Amino acid sequence: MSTTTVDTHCPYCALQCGMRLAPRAAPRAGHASAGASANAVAEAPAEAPADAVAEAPAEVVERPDFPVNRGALCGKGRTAPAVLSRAVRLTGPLVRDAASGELVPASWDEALDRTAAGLARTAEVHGRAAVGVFGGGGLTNEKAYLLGKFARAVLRTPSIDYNGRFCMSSAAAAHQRAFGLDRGLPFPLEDIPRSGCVILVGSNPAETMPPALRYFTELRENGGTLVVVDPRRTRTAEQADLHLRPRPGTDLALALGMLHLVVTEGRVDEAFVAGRTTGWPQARAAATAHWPELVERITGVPVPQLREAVRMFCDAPSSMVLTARGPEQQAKGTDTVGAWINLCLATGRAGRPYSGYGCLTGQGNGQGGREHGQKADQLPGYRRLDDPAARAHVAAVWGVDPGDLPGPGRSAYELLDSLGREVRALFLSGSNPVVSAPDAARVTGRIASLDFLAVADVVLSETAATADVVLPVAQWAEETGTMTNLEGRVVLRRRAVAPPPGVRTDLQVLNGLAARLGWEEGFPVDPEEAFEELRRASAGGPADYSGITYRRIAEEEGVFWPCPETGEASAPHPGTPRLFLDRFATPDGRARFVPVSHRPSAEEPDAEYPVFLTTGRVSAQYQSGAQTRRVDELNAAAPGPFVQLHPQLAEQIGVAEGDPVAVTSRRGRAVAPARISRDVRPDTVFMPFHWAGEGRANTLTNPALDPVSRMPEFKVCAVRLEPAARA
Ligand SMILES: Nc1nc2c(c(=O)[nH]1)N[C@H]1C(S)=C(S)[C@@H](COP(=O)(O)OP(=O)(O)OC[C@H]3O[C@@H](n4cnc5c(=O)[nH]c(N)nc54)[C@H](O)[C@@H]3O)O[C@H]1N2
Ligand SMILES: Nc1nc2c(c(=O)[nH]1)N[C@H]1C(S)=C(S)[C@@H](COP(=O)(O)OP(=O)(O)OC[C@H]3O[C@@H](n4cnc5c(=O)[nH]c(N)nc54)[C@H](O)[C@@H]3O)O[C@H]1N2
Ligand SMILES: [Mo]
Repeated sequence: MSTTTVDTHCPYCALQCGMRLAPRAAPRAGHASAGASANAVAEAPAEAPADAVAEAPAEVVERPDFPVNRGALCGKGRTAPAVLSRAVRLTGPLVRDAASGELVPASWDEALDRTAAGLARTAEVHGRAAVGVFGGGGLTNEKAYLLGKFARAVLRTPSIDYNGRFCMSSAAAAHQRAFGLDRGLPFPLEDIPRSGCVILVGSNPAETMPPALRYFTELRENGGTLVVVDPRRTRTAEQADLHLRPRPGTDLALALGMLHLVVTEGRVDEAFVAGRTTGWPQARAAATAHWPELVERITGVPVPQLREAVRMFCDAPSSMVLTARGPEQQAKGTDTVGAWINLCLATGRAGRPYSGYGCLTGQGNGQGGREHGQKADQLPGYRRLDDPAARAHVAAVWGVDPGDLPGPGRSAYELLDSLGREVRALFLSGSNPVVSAPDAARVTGRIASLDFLAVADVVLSETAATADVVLPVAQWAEETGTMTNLEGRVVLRRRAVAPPPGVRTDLQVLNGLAARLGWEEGFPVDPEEAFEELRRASAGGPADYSGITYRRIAEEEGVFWPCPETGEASAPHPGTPRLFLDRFATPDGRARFVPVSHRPSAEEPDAEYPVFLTTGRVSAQYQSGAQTRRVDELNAAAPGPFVQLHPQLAEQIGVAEGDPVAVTSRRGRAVAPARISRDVRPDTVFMPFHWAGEGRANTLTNPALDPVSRMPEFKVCAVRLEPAARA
């Protein structure tokens, strides 16, 4: 490796693809070298030449040696440095001017003073619980950890949650219930091609994780079979040996129908069930009520296809079920994932090599972000906030009285829905809920009714634009930190370039706020120092990072948790790429079947709203689009929202390709051009959720919540369609 390049990781999804950055030379000053400390505020000229402002300060070069992606990157990763350029981002703090109502530039002292005062005043007048914190699964482990500490120890508020609640929380809850531990994938991605059959449920890696598609291609090249369950014929489904196209929201019935066939066809692995599980009689009884013909009526999947899926899954020597947001983002997401886990357990496809259930976690640090304490019910190390021993351990690391730690708070949507009422001041970091929250018009109104809002972001997102204070922060390639990818592999994102001079890191922001609220110490600005504290806080917890160090990560291409400290330098814990091979993480070591039954979605189509709406992603845009909508090449590939609909439906409502379609739900109305395609079921329309404004999909979505995970039903609601006037 040349000394001028830096090995780091992509800013976007949970693969955390390895990439190498070559910083561009002058005119931009302040480039850091590979080993530079991330908290050193770089010296750069206050006024850079115009071309330096628009130009990305680094270029991506291939890094073929990182195992997850072996050099492959998607279009978003390849173009990621464009978001580092000063032309598209925030370069100094902004505060809302009382006279004009506009956001105007301010000094860091003024911005931080106003934020600390805004939070403190609300706590004084309305109580500590009236101060809220909202985090993100894209934040590094160090940031997520210190954000949780800031809420629990400094603000002493229960009101903290984060956007990961909208992401993989149903799978996380089902994992906990069945296995006693939640790590999205219990095995590395490299095990996928060695399996005999993979059922991919509501996951479209061809668009959402393109560099991972090769694992599924290799599976088939090795003679394995791929089954895809998706209401749409996606680019992923095109690769499948068998594509099941259920009605949205019916995956629970589908999985139960498969389990029914497993029982009636005598394919239960009795020895595995007897030796390694509990609760089978109840789960079997629940499944036997789901006859194939009934399941066909509910799901629309013909019985022969259901049988074929069972045959592929059970004939293979090893098999996996992988879910993503399709089955999870439902008001019954936890039970749905539970049903797929039951299928794996009944057939002995869990806790064995190349077999098992896994969730393809979504955000860059979707895994680590759910382990270190920004979730409403959780303390670092994936400890429970309501567990006295966990409270005592973490309170000791923080130097506080365990009795002073607040209890569990509201889930993300419930927190957002309480704004302006119970929660009256909010510190938000790493999310853009004006675009990404369900029933977004309602949430936007709630945000506007806050007494005080501060947003830490890289860009002026739609949510930041409504804040009282905007704190501009450094991003991925400008600071060092760890991320835990979807495999549970903790990787080191290294700093490659200096942030612009007016920008601070999230750790510096938390340090500045904590200091103003009476915590002169305890909020390190050096990421490695923060990680050292996180190691201690996580020690002994389910997600134990105590044996992981920056040095080890760098030497080992990442380390899989749990990785406890052994206390012996010569015999470190190797990390845990594969979980559950000997025992599950439950008290008795056995996996738990959970009896589940099908139930309808919170909102089914009816005469007034006759069509299913489902939502998701396209390859060239990321999430709320805050970052990717600022990259020309990505906008050229995916310029705006659209409504994907079947030709039959298009004809019925009288729209042609490209015509504006009005989509109305009980929550609101959105308009976007028609994209007519046989790839979607005639009873269903699909909208990506990456855009704000008139085409915002989340104006329509239903905030009905899963009773266990509190996941909103992003994937199913009922809508009406009609042609709209051309703008
Ligand atoms: N390009 C891009 N990549 C991303 C992201 C991004 O925004 N853009 N985001 C990242 C994040 S945070 C996440 S969580 C992941 C998400 O990754 P995925 O889960 O793969 O993405 P989605 O498009 O949300 O949903 C996947 C599929 O679910 C299908 N689906 C809809 N309703 C149902 C249903 O009821 N049942 C079933 N079985 N399927 C259904 C949709 O048709 C869609 O093809 O992607 C990550 N990668
Ligand atoms: N209809 C519908 N809605 C959905 C979904 C769906 O499938 N359908 N999916 C849901 C899912 S899975 C997810 S994960 C959410 C995601 O939705 P959001 O939570 O809105 O996620 P992002 O758009 O990634 O927002 C991250 C914000 O953090 C900023 N940021 C980036 N890096 C940093 C950093 O280092 N520090 C700070 N402070 N900020 C940073 C970005 O600029 C951006 O503004 O959307 C959910 N919404
Ligand atoms: Mo996500």
